[in-house]
Amino acid sequence: MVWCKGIVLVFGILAFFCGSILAVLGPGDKYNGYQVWRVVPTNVDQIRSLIKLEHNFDGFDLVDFWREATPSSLHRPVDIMVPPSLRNNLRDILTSLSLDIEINIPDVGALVTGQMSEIQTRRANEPVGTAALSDFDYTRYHTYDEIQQWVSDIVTEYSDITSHFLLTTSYEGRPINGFRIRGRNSVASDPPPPAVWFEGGIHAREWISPATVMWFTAQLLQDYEDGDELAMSMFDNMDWYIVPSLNPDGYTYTWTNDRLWRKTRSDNLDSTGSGCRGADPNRNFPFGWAGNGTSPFPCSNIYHGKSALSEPEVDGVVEYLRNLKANNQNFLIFLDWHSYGQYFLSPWSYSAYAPNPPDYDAMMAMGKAASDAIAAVHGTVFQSGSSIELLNEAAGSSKDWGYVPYDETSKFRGGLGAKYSYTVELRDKGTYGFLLPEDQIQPVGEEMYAGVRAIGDYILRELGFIP
Ligand code: 0X9
Ligand code: ZN
Repeated sequence: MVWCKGIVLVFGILAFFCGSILAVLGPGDKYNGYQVWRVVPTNVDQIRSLIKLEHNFDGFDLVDFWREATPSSLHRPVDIMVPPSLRNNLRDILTSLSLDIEINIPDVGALVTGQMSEIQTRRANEPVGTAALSDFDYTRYHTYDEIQQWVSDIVTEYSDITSHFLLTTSYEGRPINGFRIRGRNSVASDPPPPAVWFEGGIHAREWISPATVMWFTAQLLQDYEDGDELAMSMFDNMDWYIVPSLNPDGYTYTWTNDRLWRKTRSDNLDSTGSGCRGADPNRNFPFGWAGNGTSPFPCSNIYHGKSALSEPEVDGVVEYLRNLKANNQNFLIFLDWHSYGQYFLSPWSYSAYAPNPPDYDAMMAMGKAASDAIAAVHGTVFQSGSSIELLNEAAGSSKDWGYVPYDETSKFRGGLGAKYSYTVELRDKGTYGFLLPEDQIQPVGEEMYAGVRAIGDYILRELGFIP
């Protein structure tokens, strides 16, 4: 800094140059030379070693396991983002475990920078158009402010069947807006209609999540106005609560500083003085908090936070939904939209040894109905299973909380009691991972729109509204 100032005094022109260097540091620069590797364990020793390896790196913010190894991940790919400084070391370790390395992404920084400049060029040539809802371009990724504007425009456009709610305010003070859809033929009653909760964007870098939630919601609202029978039945017989983007600080940070940021942005003020910010909101729910598949280290991507519900974004969900529960609204479906992997993941995730919950078969059946509908659109294959069968242990996750029975005595006890509770992992299977290009928003939107309609059809049959 002092160095820069000295030069500025003598050569005014260089002041501009110093400033520009700071200004052009983009959200991908940190990842120049990083690679994403894929290995596929074929025996339990390899799995054990991979789990240990991940554990050893936990909390150092160096090696990011995009897809983890789990006790059940025989023949299932493990994706690891490797910084250039550790490439040789890690290659040696993996080779010594007889694991073949496939390179999924040869240069993460270059991929991010390329995608961001495409996004910016497209924006420069055709403005995103947020002046009116009819201009909203669903085939693009949108900034947090644009998404909030969309919420506001939707509520204005469909004022007789939607109502806005402010879920809460994020750590950095951004409003988290959502809306409820209740059809105009709904018989508002006590108790209120059975309900569905959809939340997008809890993980900041999973950009396809808010984009998809907006896509199918807009389509279904249009279907409703067009008199589509299924959409009418969905909204007339049930309440649908939609929050497209739940982690505004993290999401904003992915646009400006670090495209692969996952957590919230709260200050951990930790005793180690790491300065690392944020907790994993999907480890911050009270059920099973700080258990397996979470980390006590503030620099970890699965840091569980200082305490259960320490993150205002998570606390906001729990407070808001408990309030509805206290007013007798029954939630049947809780759905947290993520990427990537193409899964419908149901409880449990808090422990690999937990027996399947009583509604496991029902959740598999709904997952299958949705997956069949999805596959029929572009052939994309989704798998259903419990989180621990298919992915990872993750105590304090939203989906376990969504399922656990409600307990009116304390927000730190119980959950929402939704019979169908899932984490949905959208496209892809690892080719781009968290960096799904903009040109896939449309096909993902189309297939998930079909998936949500199938979910609607399934639940309306169960409720007896469709014979
Ligand atoms: O680790 C997670 O939180 C989720 N995977 S992601 O790549 N989107 O971060 C899935 C966790 C499994 N599901 C739950 N435990 N809820
Ligand atoms: Zn996620």
